[in-house]
Amino acid sequence: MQQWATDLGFAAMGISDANPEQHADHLHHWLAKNRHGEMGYMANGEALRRDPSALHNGTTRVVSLRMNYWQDDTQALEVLEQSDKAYLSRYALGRDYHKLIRARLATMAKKMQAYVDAHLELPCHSRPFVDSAPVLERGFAEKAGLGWIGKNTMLINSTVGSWFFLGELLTNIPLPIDAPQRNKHCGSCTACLDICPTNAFSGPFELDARKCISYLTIELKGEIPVQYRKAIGNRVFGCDDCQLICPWNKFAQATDEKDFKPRHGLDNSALLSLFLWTESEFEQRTRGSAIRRIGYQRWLRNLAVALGNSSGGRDVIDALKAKKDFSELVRIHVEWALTQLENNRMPL
Ligand code: B12
Repeated sequence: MQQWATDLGFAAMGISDANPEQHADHLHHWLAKNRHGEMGYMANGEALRRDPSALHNGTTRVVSLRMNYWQDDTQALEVLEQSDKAYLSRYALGRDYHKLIRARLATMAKKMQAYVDAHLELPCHSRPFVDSAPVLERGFAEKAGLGWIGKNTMLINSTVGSWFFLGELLTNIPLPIDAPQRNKHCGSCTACLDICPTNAFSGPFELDARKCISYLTIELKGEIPVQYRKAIGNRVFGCDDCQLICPWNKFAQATDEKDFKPRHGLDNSALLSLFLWTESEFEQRTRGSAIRRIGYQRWLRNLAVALGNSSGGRDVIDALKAKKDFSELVRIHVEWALTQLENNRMPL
């Protein structure tokens, strides 16, 4: 199976039973404190997250797989430091990972099925999941020995860091179970907690999603609360600060996936040029990308906030004033941006 996983582009694979144990309790407390904000699917799916067999009947094993997405040449820190450039989370620069990973997992499931059909007399079935299904992915990956859940809540592996996606197969094939990762290797380091621009960690191992820039720029549908707008800086789609600072990520392994390569220069674009995209340009340039799910108006909302945090200039102010194809939601953020730029103008 390891060889199939490698052939399909996965960097590692591990198998656990289907009991999420303490991870389900952590989820319960997290939800009870409303840390999920508007992500209703997190609360609605709690029962399924507790019991994978309710999601896929007969599940006794979770096969967890990880796929790297880090790219050495995307100059993450340099872009983050330039207030006129747009920082997009490194996971979102190329093709939407959901599509790619689900397809690979489905192929893996077929290979497993063919093997079982040929060698065992068992009625077997497996089902692929990635991200959007109610599965406690990091918890199962930790149980399967793929790494530990760090203080930044990322699954971290001591040989490659945390720049990877997770996906899994829920199956009833009685596969041998791997040893879980029992120790966390964050030590006394709190770099991720300290660097978070919006102080989104309520403590180690617990993120208050309502404050996380990833949530504010991707999940939140309405207005971005004013108190977070400055801290968002130039981050227009997600945030990577708690990974960029993590010492384990000096071991990051670059991905071989051509489909994850940045499209349309999104790894290093000027905020203004993205803000000037028309709706049809947005539709066309985000086809097959994870960015598309926020839609054009939220894209403009995020860019308006970032432009309010930029060095401004005549072109930026003119563009903010001139753009007409936007909603009330965007207008509110454009007005905020113009006020920011006005306040920041150096006295002559
Ligand atoms: C909802 C969600 C979000 C939310 C909330 C994130 C969060 N930390 O809960 C938001 C929108 C903010 C988000 C952001 C991001 N996400 Co997200 N997200 C998810 C999703 C759909 C569910 C996560 C979840 O269950 N959260 C609930 C909390 C309770 O669970 P948890 O975060 O896993 O936390 C565990 C620990 O913190 C632990 N715990 C809690 N308290 C305590 C206390 C102690 C003492 C201990 C020991 C443990 C512990 O219990 C939890 C369960 O094990 C998963 C996919 C999935 N189906 O699992 C992807 C997923 C976690 N996201 C992912 C990614 C890549 C990101 C971003 C990097 C994207 C970006 N650049 O913007 C950021 C990272 C932010 C961060 N530090 O988490 C990847 C993570 C891969 C990895 N290496 O870990 C996943 C697995 C998607 C995937 N299939 O690859 N995400």
